[in-house]
Amino acid sequence: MTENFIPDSRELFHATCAGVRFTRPPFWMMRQAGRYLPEYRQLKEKYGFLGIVQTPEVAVEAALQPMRRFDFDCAIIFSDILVVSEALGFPYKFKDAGGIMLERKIRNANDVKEVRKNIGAIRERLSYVADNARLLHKELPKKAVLGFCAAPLTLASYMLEGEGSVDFPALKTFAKESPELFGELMDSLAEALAEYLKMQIECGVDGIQIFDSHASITPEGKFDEMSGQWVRGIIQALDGRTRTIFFAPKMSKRFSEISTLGADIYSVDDACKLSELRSCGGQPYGLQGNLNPDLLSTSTPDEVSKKTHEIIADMSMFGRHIFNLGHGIKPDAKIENVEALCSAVKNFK
Ligand code: 1CP
Repeated sequence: MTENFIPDSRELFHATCAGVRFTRPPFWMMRQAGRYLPEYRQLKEKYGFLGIVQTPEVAVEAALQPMRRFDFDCAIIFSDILVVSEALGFPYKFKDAGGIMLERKIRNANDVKEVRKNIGAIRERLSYVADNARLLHKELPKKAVLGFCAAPLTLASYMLEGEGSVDFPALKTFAKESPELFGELMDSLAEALAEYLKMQIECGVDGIQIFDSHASITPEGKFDEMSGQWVRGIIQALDGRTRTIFFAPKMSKRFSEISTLGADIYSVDDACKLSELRSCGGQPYGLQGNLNPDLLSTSTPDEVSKKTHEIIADMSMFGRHIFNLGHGIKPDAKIENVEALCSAVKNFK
């Protein structure tokens, strides 16, 4: 425990990832920039979502909005996992009814070839994300700036289904009926994503988060075969040059399947007690999470404060904990609840 040294947010983030224990954990919230903020809704009204994402100055403004209000320790660059699909030749747009849709889906060997052909163009086509990351880092020298991407499986699920899905029929059929093509697609996505993350690291991000939002569609015991091996490859390709966080919701009951990826920190949802997960498998893992995001929408500031305190207390003797939600904040989250969360973390003793 470091009694005399008061770290800034960036130092707190790095030291925590490295296993140094402080009075309180560093904290941020998944989807901290977004629709629950009136100032984000205004920005979106003016520029549209893709307009925000593709204009570095505006994207930085979106990422800074929650930092001004809540002074989190980490800022995440404002972008989307699907920008990579677009750069690989499969653009997306917003449906009138809400949600996203790809203009073209992966169907056959030609489509998989098309993905491979585009890997070399990743850096150039996503140079607006590089500008965005550089600018954000410059604005927030004392905060930890996080970059991100999807895990290959989660990105493949959108490129195959063409939209969000509940049971992912196209992905399951493709992986089962064309295992070689599926492997080729995953190899290409992993290569493109590693290159994309390296670009973000060169722009000064302090850490990266890999979102495997759809990891739980893999049958029990098959996570590594269908997703993990490629995530591990990406983390290895980064060669320890940044802090790595791996996020997989609905996988805490299968933690031993995800905890072999070599990430510094594993981010899990609220279906588990972090201190119990930490020692699962004998080795102490770094963990991120895991307040139920629904509490911010449906609960009171007092309850949020109590639950936040409970989670931090549960992990406080171990350290290597980044406080976060179990999944992204919802658009109907109440600002006063986020404020209660922040003061509970900052005043934790
Ligand atoms: O304003 C709006 O209506 C757009 C909603 C929105 C936002 C705010 C989308 C569309 N993307 C984002 C930004 C975003 N997405 C960020 C940066 C903002 C921040 O965290 O502060 C990040 C990290 C993401 C990551 C992302 N996009 C994930 C992984 C996280 C998760 O929730 O599991 C996923 C699955 C997406 C896809 C996506 N992008 C947008 C939507 C509506 C969706 C979901 C599509 C679906 O499955 O139906």
